[in-house]
This record gives sequence, structure tokens and C-alpha cells, in this order.
Amino acid sequence: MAFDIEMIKAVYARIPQRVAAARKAVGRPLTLTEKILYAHLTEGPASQAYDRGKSYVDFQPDRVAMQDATAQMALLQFMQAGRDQVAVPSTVHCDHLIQAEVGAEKDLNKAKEKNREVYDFLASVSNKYGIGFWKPGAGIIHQVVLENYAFPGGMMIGTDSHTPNAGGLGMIAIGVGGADACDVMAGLPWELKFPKLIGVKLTGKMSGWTSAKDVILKVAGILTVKGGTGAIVEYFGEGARSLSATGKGTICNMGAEIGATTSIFGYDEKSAAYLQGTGRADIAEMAKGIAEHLTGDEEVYANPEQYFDQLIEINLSELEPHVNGPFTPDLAWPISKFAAAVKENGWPAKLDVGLIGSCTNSSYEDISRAASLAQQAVDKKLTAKSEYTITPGSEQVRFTVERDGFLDTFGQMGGVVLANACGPCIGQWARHGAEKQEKNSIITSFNRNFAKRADGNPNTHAFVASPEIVTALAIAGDLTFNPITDTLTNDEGQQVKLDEPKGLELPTKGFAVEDAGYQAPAEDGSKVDVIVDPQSDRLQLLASFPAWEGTDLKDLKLLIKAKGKCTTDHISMAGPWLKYRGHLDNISNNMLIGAVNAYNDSTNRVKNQLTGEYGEVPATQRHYKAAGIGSIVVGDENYGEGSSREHAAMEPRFLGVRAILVKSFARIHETNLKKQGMLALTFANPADYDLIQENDTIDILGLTEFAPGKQLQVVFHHADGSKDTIAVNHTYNEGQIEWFKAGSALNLIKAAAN
Ligand code: MIC
Ligand code: SF4
Repeated sequence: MAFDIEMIKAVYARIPQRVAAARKAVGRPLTLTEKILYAHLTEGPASQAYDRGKSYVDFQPDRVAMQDATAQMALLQFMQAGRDQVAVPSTVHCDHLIQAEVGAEKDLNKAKEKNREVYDFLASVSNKYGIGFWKPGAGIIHQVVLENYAFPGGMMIGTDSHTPNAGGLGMIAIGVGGADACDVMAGLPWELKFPKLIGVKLTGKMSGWTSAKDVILKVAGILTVKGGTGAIVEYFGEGARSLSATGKGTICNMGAEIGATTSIFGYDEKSAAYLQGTGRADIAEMAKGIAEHLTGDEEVYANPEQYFDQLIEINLSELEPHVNGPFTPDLAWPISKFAAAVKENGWPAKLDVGLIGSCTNSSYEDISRAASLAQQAVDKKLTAKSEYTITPGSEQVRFTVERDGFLDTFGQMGGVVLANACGPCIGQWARHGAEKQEKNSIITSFNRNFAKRADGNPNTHAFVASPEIVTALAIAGDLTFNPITDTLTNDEGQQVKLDEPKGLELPTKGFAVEDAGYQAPAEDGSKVDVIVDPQSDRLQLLASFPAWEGTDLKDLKLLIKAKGKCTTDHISMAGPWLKYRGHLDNISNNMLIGAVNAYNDSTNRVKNQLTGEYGEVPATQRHYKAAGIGSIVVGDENYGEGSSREHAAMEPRFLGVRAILVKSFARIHETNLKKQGMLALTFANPADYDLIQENDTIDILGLTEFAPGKQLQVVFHHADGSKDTIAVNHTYNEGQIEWFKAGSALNLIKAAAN
């Protein structure tokens, strides 16, 4: 059903020739990343070598994947592109809109009721345009993709930042905004700046409490949330070959948290085993046939420092389990140092909830290892002190782990199985008492832990770890517990120790499922109607953004100068706002409500320069818009880190913000801004951030000569009559400048289709 074998055959026929041509063009041995990238050039075999970190290159991805919260906007755009069918195999996955409250079945039924309009819309658009549709309850996009669609040597884009999960199976899989997905589905090339390469050499072999998650928790600590920007991370070495395909998926998945474009492992025996285990022995066979091209050249791995821009080495035999957090995924603590950190920083040591699963960590291996600890809790008469939840990544995994008794074991420990969906990971968690905003701690096997993300409470200290560590800590109910060294007192007053977790990479009886939740599209979709009710508060057809007026931008107001971390969760919060992802006007009411105003350290309180009064950010901007006045947003480092949601770019565009001026951008967000016809600018001198004052009126000059590599000027007119003129940088190439001029990239596609 699910995978497109003809497409894969064509890719595998192409790879050997393309790799040979690339080796000639580049003139040296190749990394795996280079092989796959060169094999997916739109223009055919490589005739030249590209400059890493500099050249914009056009690629032809093999697949597109979209999750429901971003697919709505992607497909609303695609509907305007003037095409009958998608040009490459594409799928939609209903996973983000299911709220976790009491347990899988009830929550799923409630979600189907509440989101009916959106699900119907997505199902009918998919049906019309030839897109595979995974119903609510089928699972989380990245797990479903890994089980059904990912293949070694392929290239995929997905409208979710954790799309790189498929790198665990040797695919270049990159998170993008919906406008990028729209281009590829319309048959246009997909553009990316040729990435830099970070090599991670894994030596040794893991044992005991350590798991694949600890590799990425450690890497996040080394590289930080910015360190992977503009780079693809390639893992290799004997240690890499010893990890299961799903373990590799976990590492690639959370690579999104270091800002990496994507992460990848080469094809090996573990990939073959996983393909076979998931009903794709034919792909394993085909991959074997070109195996030498599905990994980096030997010379590269023998002398990696010559071929990678940066090299990290990790010895898996020495790697300790890690716990990262709170509030940021790169604050990495080896478990032996964590208890002291909890005490020194005054983080609540009492652990309220442990949550396992999510797209990051819900493989058969993860669940079986965590269940081995739950079983010990039962056997050793330990009553789990924290609440405990399990989010399976797909119906196939859920069905199989239920069959094999693991869900029962969790039940005996007091665990609650949630729907196969994102749930608590994205604020879809009706957590009891969260509204009281009490200081508390939770630990998850998810990937992100920004403030408010899970339950909306800014005082929830969220930590990230492997499912094994989450389970052990939930049993203890205490963050300062180290399962490797410490004992616990059981119900009979005895001191007991947890043994090392044990599990299986793949089910011995094979995977099983009754209804995986897939719906194939109509052969001929031309008769399918897509209905959007004009009265709907959840869906709204898009109107085109206006083209550039052809002049410099003068007399803009400062909407907000954001201070510190400003992720996409701060710019366009998820949780309660997810319901408006298909309605641009309504969702714009969350614009920047989480960003901290540098002038008063408050959120959602900015000065309205027309009235002199303080008000909420969206309302203030709507006031400027009504008055026909443009504005700018100023931000700090790594602005827009985190998610791929293009709402964070479309909302300001829709409400009349003209430019985002920051110290630096996260990749996906910068592209999203460009696609929507916004100006994404960076300070040539980051210290100029300090020159902007709250009452400034701002001009952006140089737009009539807007050109690649040429700075623009920004003038801040201060209230006292003085002014500062600064230079700002941008990364627009010629094509992207056309998007700006046309008002958006989509406006150009529409014009070409008419
Ligand atoms: C996330 O993990 O933040 C999300 C929700 O999956 C997002 C996508 C979204 O905002 O819809 C992501 O990571 O891209
Ligand atoms: Fe869903 Fe969380 Fe994974 Fe994003 S990170 S896809 S919200 S489970």
C-alpha cells in the first residue's frame, strides 16, 4: 500500500551515476550527505562542486510529508497553485490536534468530534490531489513515515521540524514551512543553501542504562541550540553501526534541537533489519545492491577531519545517560551530576509526571525497555510515585506492544496510555491544575522543553531524557534519583535497586496491526469537492498578500523589541491555538504573545505609539494596520528557533509587519519569512540592537536596489529628534528578492499558472 516502489527504483537507478559524476566534480572522496544531495540535484548530474554554506542549490525531493497542524496552511496554499495532482508522492498525518486528557479511546473520539471540520477538509483535499491520508489515531507523522516511507538514499521534505527522524534510515529528510511543501507538490524545485557538514564519529558500544537518546542529549550539550545551524550532521563509525534503526531515528529527530538542517546515518545491517521487519524486504534488497553509495566513502571515515567542517567524537562505551533541561534542550547533565544540579538550582526535586513516547522515542525497542523497568517495579513491590503516561508513535507499534503485554505492564505500574498522537508534547494536554501555575517538575522522552510547551504553565520545569530514565525517575518520584547507583524503599520497607533495562530492537513475532489508519486517494480527484465554510472559525481560504509598493519603507513603528529566547512557540504558540491553524485571521491573535518586551520584561504588553498606551501585541498591530502604518519586529539570537510552523511568518505578514530585524535567525523561520514576502534582516553589527528605542519611527532604505549580498540601511528616528543609521544584512538571492517584490513566493506560482 504505502510506499512507492517505482519511485524508489528510479532513485536507485540514478544514485550510482550521480555519485560518480559528483565525485568527479568535487574531485575527492564523498561523504554520505554529499552523495544523496548530489543525487537529488534538479539539473541532473553534478557539473560543479557547490560551496558549503554559500551556494543556493535546487533539489528535487522524492516525497513530501505533512502533519495536520501545518498541512492546513500548506494545502490552502497548494489549492491556489493551479495544479490537478501533486507532483511527488505526498502524505498527510492527523496527529497534532488530539488532546490528551483521560486516555486513548475517549480522547480520540472527542478529537474526531471537535476537529471534524478540519479532518474532513484535509481528507477531501488529500483525496482530490492524490495525497495519502493517515486518519486521526494512525500515529505521529515521523514514526509513521519511518515505518512506511523512509528509505536509504532518498530525499524528503516535511512540514514539521522533526522530519529529520527519517535520517535514521539513511534518508535526507528536512523540515520546511508549508510554502516549500507547496512548491515541491506543484513540481517546482526545492532550494537549499548547500549545507556545511558536521561529522559525529561514534566509537565503542552502549550498554546498561545508556540509550540512543543519550547520544543526542550529549550532542545538544556540545553544539547548543544554535550549533547545527546551516549544517547536516552525519553519524558514522562502529558505534553508529551498533545502533538500531529506530535508535538512529531518535538521534536524527532531536537533531532539530541543535538547529541542524538534518542528520543522517548510513545504510547498514540495522537498516536492512528494520526494512525487513516493517514489511519492506524488497527495498532492503535493492538498497543492498547499491550499498556502497548509501554510506560515506572509506577514505572520508578514515580521515574525517579532512572532509567535515566540524568533527565530534563520542565513545558510546563511556557515554552516561543524560537529562537535559529545564526550559531548553541543550542544558545537558550526565545523570551522575544531575542530582547536584537540581539541588543547586532549586529546581523542584519532586517529580510530578513522567511521560514517555512521542515521535522521538516510541519504537518497539523504547517501549520494551521501559516496560522492563515497569515490570521490575511490580515485581519488586515498588509503587510508582509520579504519574506516568505512554504516547505510542503509531497504531502499528501500539497494537504490537499491546499484543506483547507491555501496555498491561505499564497499567500495573499505574501508567495511562494516551492516543497515538502528539498530545502533551505540543501543549495538547488538559493537565489537571496547570492553571494554578505552580512550580513543579516533569520529565519526558520528547525532544523540546521550552517554557509552557507541555501544559501551558510557565513554572513547569520540563526535563528531557530517554524513556528508560524517565521511567526510573517516575518510579522514584524524585529527580535526584540515580538508578545506576541509588536504591529505593519498596512497599515492604526494603531497599531495592532497579536492574538495567532490557528490550528488543524488533518484535520476535513481527509487527501486527488491524487498521493502520491509512486512506488512499481517489484515482481521479477531479470530481472531489473541497468545501470551506465561509462562516468557519477554523478554516479560511487565503487571500494573496499585496506586492511590494516599489519604494523604500518609511515611517514604520516598532511593534516589539523581543529580548532573549524567541522561539516559534513564543511567536505563534501551539496548545490552545492549534485549532486555528487553518484560519490566518484568527490565529493571528496569538502573534508574539509569548515574546518578552525588552523595555518592560513583560509578555504581551507593548506600547501603542499612536495612543501612547500599553496593550497586547496583536491588538496593537491591528491598530497600526487599520491606520495603514507598517511596523517592524526586532529580536535577539536564533530568532524563530524550534518549529517549522509558517504561521509565525504569515501572522506578522498578514497583520502588516514589514520586517523582522534580529541578531540571527533559525533556518526554517528565515525561509518562511522570505516565502511570505517579508523582509528578514540581521544586524551587521549585533550591538546595534541596543540603539533601538521604544518610541522609534523607522525607515528601511535601499530596497529599490535590493540585490544579493548588498546591505540595506535602517534609520531609527528617536523621540528626541536624534537618529541612528545602521547597516543590516540579508541572505536573499535573486529568486528570493522576486518573492519579496511579488508579495510572496505563491504569488509568483499563481501568476505562472494563469
Ligand atoms: C513541534 O514539535 O513544535 C511541532 C508542533 O511538531 C512543530 C510543527 C507545528 O508547529 O505544527 C514543528 O516542530 O515543526
Ligand atoms: Fe508531535 Fe512533539 Fe513530535 Fe512535534 S515533537 S511531531 S509535537 S510528538
